[in-house]
Amino acid sequence: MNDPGDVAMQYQAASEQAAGLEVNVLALVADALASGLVTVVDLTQPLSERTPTIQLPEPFVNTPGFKLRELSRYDDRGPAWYWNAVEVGEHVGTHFDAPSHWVTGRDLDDVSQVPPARLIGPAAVIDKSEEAASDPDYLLSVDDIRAWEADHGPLPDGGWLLFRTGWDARAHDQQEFLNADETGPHTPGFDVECARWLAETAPIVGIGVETVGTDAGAAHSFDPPFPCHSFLLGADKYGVTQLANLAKLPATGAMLIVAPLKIEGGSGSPCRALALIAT
Ligand code: 23J
Ligand code: MN
Repeated sequence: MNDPGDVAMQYQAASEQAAGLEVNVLALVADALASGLVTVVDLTQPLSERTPTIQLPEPFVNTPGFKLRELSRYDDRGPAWYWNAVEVGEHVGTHFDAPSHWVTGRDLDDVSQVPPARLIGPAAVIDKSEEAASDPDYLLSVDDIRAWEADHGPLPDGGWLLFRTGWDARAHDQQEFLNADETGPHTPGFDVECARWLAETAPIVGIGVETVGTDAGAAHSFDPPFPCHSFLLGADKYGVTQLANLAKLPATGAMLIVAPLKIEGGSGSPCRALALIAT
């Protein structure tokens, strides 16, 4: 979709830049969206009563799932309008973990305080779906990331690391998604050193995963327990979970947009996660 209008506009932009004049970058983005040079990928899982939720063992409290309560539907409760109330835990479905979710980040931002500029950034996508298919407890390591960087360059400054595992294909079914047996859940994640390195050394602001939480299913028995939550949130970084459609993203070059609700004092929120990709 490279019509002469686009080319003319790009030529004009380039010549203005060459002349040292101001270039309206967002006009170029708008044109790229309108012409299909840039497309939007929805990384969000649908929210419904069937949306899987994390299951913590006794004696911990569990989260409610998602529920709609109908207020009126073009009826005597409201003749010309349809609307619902929603009940949902902050950590249900595709959702955002704010630093204050974890005790290590208790004095850091709640979800309403997260700087909005940190909700938009370049995405690096690491694909270990083959490994996770044969080993549901697969853990990403710093060596894996170093190998990815050798092919694709450094992780993006102010950006996001998105971990593709193929787990999105299980998101329609709580049992398949949590993959628990008598020893607990078995889902892929990050090893302890990788979580520490992502929090303390990597230039990213957050990680995104396809699984129910940012930590591996077996991370309850890691040292420390739940190292992604512990290290990343404690380092004023973020988590996004239950992503869909990561297979549609390139390894580098996508722009992630995450939009949690601005819940005052909230520890996180269901969110819409979108990616812009150049096609
Ligand atoms: C509460 C307790 C433990 C965990 C979680 C929530 C999450 O994964 C979450 O959604 O943040 S591990
Ligand atoms: Mn969460």
